Amino acid sequence: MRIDVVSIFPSYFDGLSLSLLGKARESGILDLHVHDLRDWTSDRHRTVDDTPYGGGAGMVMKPEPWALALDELSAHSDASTIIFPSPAGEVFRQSRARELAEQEHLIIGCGRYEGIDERVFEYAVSLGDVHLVSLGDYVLNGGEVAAMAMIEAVGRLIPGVVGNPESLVEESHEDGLLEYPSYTKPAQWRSRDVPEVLLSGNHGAIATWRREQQLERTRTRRPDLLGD
Ligand code: 6GU
Repeated sequence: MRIDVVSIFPSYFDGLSLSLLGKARESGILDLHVHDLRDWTSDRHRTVDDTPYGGGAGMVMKPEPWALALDELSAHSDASTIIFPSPAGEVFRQSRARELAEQEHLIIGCGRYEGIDERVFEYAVSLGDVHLVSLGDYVLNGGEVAAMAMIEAVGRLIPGVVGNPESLVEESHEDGLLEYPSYTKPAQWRSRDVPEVLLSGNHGAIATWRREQQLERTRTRRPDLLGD
């Protein structure tokens, strides 16, 4: 998979050289390119923002650099998926991560300030499959941290990125439930025992107990996932 990220703070993404995603990049499974939006400006000050029509607080990102960036980057593939992290987008869930992991080319456009000129989203539709995606109901200063989260959620689903694919299935949200609790040695620690069933060697009983734990945790912590 190729991913192109456009940001005015490309160094946010330095952390994506670490750990599993770093290895995936080295091995070529993940072809990640981070770009500075200002490289598509042509004035001396490399201006990317301007005041909003109609008035109001803050600045809006100008359309021209975005269009040039999207034109150039979308040419790397016949089928680009263009993602704009935005608190006004659809909430990003595991189901979306799974869909995106199937794509051959993602472009992620990170807005700052009060957002990007609305016409950029309309124009982007002519270049690819466009999604505005939010991490959740809170406000970040820009799309970078959200983009990092999405790249990690998508990247780990690309075959070969996570060494043991089985570790992908027993996670929170993979089956619509929160994950069961995990324990390791020692069996007793500071007067706390590991649940007896996990030491029993009875795989059927362990599977049943884990499923019960998933349901109970989901009911108490995230009843919305159960449709309540
Ligand atoms: Cl994707 N962007 C920004 N700026 N704020 C957010 C967000 C995204 N998701 C939640 N808050």
